[in-house]
Amino acid sequence: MYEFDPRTFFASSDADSNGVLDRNEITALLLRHLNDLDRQSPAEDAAGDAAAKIEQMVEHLMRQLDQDGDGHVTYAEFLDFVSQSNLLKTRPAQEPQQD
Ligand SMILES: [Ca+2]
Ligand SMILES: [Ca+2]
Repeated sequence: MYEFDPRTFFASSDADSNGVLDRNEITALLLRHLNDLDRQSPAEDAAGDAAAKIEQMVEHLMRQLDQDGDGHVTYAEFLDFVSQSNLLKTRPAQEPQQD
């Protein structure tokens, strides 16, 4: 099953490999994510409507991710966000907890 690895995720989202995620890369990341969701629940919204919604989501994400507001999300900022938002725990927790 899919296991969330922040380092791999960050690297694969960093399209130009400059070590930080900019707004475009966040947008691309979000779009990929939304495409995955689309497959499960086909949304037939007007394209313009969806674009505006995505713009809002990127804005929201950037505000949470980019802690120092320089327009770039460093790996440290990303990792901070990930650990706060419990993304690391979203995989099915079925590891044996007792011996
Ligand atoms: Ca980049
Ligand atoms: Ca930053």
